[in-house]
Amino acid sequence: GALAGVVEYRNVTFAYPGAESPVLSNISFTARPGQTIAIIGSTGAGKTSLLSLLPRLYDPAEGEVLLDGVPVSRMDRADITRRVALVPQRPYLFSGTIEHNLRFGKTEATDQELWEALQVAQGDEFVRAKKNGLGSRISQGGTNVSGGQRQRLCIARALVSRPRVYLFDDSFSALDVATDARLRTALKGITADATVIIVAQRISTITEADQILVLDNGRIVDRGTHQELLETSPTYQEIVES
Ligand code: DCP
Ligand code: MG
Repeated sequence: GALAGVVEYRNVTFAYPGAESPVLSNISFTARPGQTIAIIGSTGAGKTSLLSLLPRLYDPAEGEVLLDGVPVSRMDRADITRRVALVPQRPYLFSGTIEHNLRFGKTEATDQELWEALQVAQGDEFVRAKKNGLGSRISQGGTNVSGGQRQRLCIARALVSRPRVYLFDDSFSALDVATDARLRTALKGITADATVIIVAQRISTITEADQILVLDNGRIVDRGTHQELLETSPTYQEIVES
């Protein structure tokens, strides 16, 4: 049968509680297993808000977000969380060991799976260099690891949970270009039949995406592959040149 993990946004409009104007207007797109969909757009365009509707951090005012054909508004959050992993723009670690942080919600993962996830996330070296390895303690909020290390641990945590859908919110922008490229190559193998949605700042992160959505002021103004957008989208050209 068809692989699970089909994400569909259908005419979605969303305003934050209490706000007058919507931050997302009439958003429609479909992301299928095996595909990588990229979202690009200037700061405040609504990229994080768009991702937040799938795990139901918020519910849209109009339209529907569907997971495998079922509106997420009819699913409970725990069910969605089993199938969708969001790596937030500000990655969060809790007080406990690295192992606890990686296994969060996926207690049956083996140590080998943890190391594989760390390797893909380009975080295995710094964990191995720590005296207590996976048993090293993370302080509340992850303040005793660097921002980049925190990001890699949160990417690894998502990989350990083996979701059908990955949402990466700006997870690669802080990496240097070479590490970003290595990470994404490794990621391809492990996410090959999953649905991947990437919010990105850097064009090089998304040139190979199956589809790029150009978000501007809460609307999808253009969509296509990198090559198509270079030829047709002034907004995309501006981003490329910036
Ligand atoms: N906003 C809000 N309340 C929140 C979060 C955001 O009113 N709790 C507003 C601020 C922006 C708009 O929504 O005007 C879109 O915010 P996003 O965080 O979705 O924007 P991006 O993710 O695109 O921006 P960035 O690239 O800075 O992450
Ligand atoms: Mg954002």
